[in-house]
Amino acid sequence: MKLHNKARCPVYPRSDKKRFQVPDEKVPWSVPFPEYAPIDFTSDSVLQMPPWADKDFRVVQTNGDTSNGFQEPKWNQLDGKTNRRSHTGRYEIVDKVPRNPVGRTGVRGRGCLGRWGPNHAADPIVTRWKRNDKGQIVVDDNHKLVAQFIAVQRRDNGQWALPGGMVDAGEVVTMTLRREFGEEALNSLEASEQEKKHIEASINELFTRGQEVFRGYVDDPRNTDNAWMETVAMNFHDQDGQGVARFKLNAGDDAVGVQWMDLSHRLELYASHIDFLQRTAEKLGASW
Ligand code: RP5
Ligand code: MG
Ligand code: MG
Repeated sequence: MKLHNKARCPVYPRSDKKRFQVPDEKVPWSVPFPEYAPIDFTSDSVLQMPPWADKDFRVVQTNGDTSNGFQEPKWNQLDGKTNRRSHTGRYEIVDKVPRNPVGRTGVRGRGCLGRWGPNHAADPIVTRWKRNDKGQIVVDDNHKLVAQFIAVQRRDNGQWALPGGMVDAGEVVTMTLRREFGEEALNSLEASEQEKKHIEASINELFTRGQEVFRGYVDDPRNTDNAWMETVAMNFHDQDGQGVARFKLNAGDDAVGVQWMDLSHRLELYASHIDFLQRTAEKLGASW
């Protein structure tokens, strides 16, 4: 698997916690790194045990009992409604907790991620061809068609990203893709009942034909040695520009901005979203 970089950012997101710096060659667990002493950090919002987070089954009680009554999660399998399987294959359990399949990140614990091990997300990549005022498709210097995708600006760090989100427990990925796209790019949460129906109908129409572009580990700045993001990214392409291409975009929920952006290798995006877009450009045969 590719080395992670954003998962080694100097300061852990939404905190002042410094990651233990891990040089490239020391990322793989197979390479010895005796000095490695990452901080153990799990944010308060996770420790308060909201429904989207695991209970900490490891807390040591005063009587020496090493469990606190919470059941140990069932690793590498479907655990009740929680999917603890990784798209990357079987992950290892070391000292009772899952180990990041890519390698060291400089932080132990869960950071601000709710689940030990994989935290599953889904990313919709909604595309259209870029057109000029006359409705003609724009081409680049190499005569390749220019495609555009819908990007949102994240509320948490201001970076541009795909309008993706977490798969709720028991939710199917196709549902997550529709829901997150509606919430973040069309602000469906604040729409009237009538608008909601309209939004739903147009999403359903486009989202029936999707192409999987990526499935696996995300190089997300929130990753830790014991918790990490994984995603399924699907491309929904509006070939003739008559459907979603005409949507009135309206940022909502954890997005503060939304816009069509040209697909290009120059984009600077959140996590490893640029990799998913490169694959999308390849699939569409679009300019990159
Ligand atoms: C990324 O975080 C995924 O690729 C997805 O875009 C996103 C999901 O987290 P939230 O947007 O819900 O914070 O790793
Ligand atoms: Mg969301
Ligand atoms: Mg999101």
